[in-house]
Amino acid sequence: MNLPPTNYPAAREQYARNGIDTESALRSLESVPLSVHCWQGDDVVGFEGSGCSGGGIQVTGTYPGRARTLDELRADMEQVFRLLPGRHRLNLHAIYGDFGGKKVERNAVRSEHFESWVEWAKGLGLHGIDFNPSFFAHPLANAGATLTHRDPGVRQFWIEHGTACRKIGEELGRRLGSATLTNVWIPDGSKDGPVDRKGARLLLEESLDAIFAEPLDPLHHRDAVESKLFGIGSESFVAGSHEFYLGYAVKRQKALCLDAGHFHPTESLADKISSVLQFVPEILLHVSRGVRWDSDHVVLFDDPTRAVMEEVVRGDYLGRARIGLDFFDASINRVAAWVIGARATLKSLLHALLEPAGALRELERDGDFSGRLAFLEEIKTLPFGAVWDEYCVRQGVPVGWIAEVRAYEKSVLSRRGDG
Ligand code: RNT
Ligand code: ZN
Repeated sequence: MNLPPTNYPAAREQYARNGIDTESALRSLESVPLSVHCWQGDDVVGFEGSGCSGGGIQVTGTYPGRARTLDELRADMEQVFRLLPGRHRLNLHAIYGDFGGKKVERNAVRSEHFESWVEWAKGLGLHGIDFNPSFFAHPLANAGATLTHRDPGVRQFWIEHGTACRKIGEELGRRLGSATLTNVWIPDGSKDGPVDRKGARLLLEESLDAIFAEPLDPLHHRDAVESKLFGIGSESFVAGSHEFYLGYAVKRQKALCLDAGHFHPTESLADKISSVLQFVPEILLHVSRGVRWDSDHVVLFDDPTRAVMEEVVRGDYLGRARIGLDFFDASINRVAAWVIGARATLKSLLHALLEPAGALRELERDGDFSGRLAFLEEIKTLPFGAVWDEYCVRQGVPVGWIAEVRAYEKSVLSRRGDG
C-alpha cells in the first residue's frame, strides 16, 4: 500500500495531452483549507460534563476509543491532521470549550474558554478556526424549540448563547488572523404538523436579527445559517427550512450553509450552488453523506461529492465557498472515519480541478453534446490516482495510511475503555 508513487510524470503528460495542467491543479488544491469538524471524535458530546449528545443529532455505533477529554480529542485530531495533505482549519462547537471542569452555562461561554484551542491551533500551524453555537443537547432545548421557543425567557437564553458565540468567533478570527465563520444551526421543529408555522418563523427571524444585531468586522468574522429538511422528532416541521434560510441569507447577506444531508435525497446539492451564490455573498458546504436519510455517514469519493466540487470549480467559486466536513460515524475507528472523509473530500476537489474546463465549455458552446458526453466519460479514466499520490508525497503525508491509524488505535484508542 505504501509504495512511493513513480508514475506521476507519465500521468502529468497524459493530462497535458488533454489540455490539463496538473501542476496548476495541485497549486490550487494546496490553497484550499478544509474546515475539519471536531465532533467526529467524541460523537458530538462535548466537554460540558453532561456526557450526552442529542437534540436532533443522532450518532450510531459503539466502536471503542471515543475521545472523552479535551486532551484525547486533540491527540486524535493531531493524528488526523498528520494524515491530511495541505493546511486546514479546525471547526469547533461551543460545547467543546476548555471549561476546566466547571459548569459554564451556554449563555456564559466566552473566548477565554477557547484560549487553549487557539494555542493548540497555532502550535499545529492551522489555517484558522471556525465556530458553531450549540443549540442542542441541553435541557432548554428539550422541548424542540430554542430560538423559536414561545417563552421569551428561553428564547432570550438562546439569543444570548448565539450572541456570545459570535463574539468568540470574532476573537478566534482575530487571534488566528483568518476570518472565523460562525454557523448557526438550530433543531427547532416538531414531530407532528403545527398549526402556527408562521408564528415560529416570525420568532426565528426576530431571534436571528437579535443575535446578528452587532456588526462585526468581516476581516475577523462571518455569519452563516444552516437549513434542514427534517430531523428525528422534527419530521413534520422544521422552522429553519431551506426556503426560510435562503430568504434570510439573501435579505441579511449572510453566508448560507448547504449540508449534503439536508435536502430531499433526489435533490442535487451541486445544482444549488450557482443559484444561491448569485444572491448570497458566501456559502459554507457541510460535506456529508446521507444514506436514505440525513445519516451523516463518512464522506466518500463518490458522484455527489465530486459533483459538488465540480460546481465550485466550474463556477470559479473557491473564494466564496468554504468547505466544511459534517459527518460522524461511531461504528468504525473514529480517526479512520475522519481521515477517510477528509481525504475523499480533497480527492473530489482535486478531481474537479483536473477537469479540462476550457475544452468542455467549447463543446457545450458549439452545441456538441455528444462530444461533451464522450469527453466527460473519457476523462474519468485518466490516471487520477497518480496525481493524488504525488500530492500526498509532496505534502509529506503517507499515500497509504491505515497502518498508521491501526498503530494509533493499538497504542492509544484501545486503552481508553468504554465510555
Ligand atoms: C445538524 C447539522 C449541524 C450539525 C453540527 C454538529 O443536522 O448538520 O451542522 O451536524 O453542527
Ligand atoms: Zn450540517
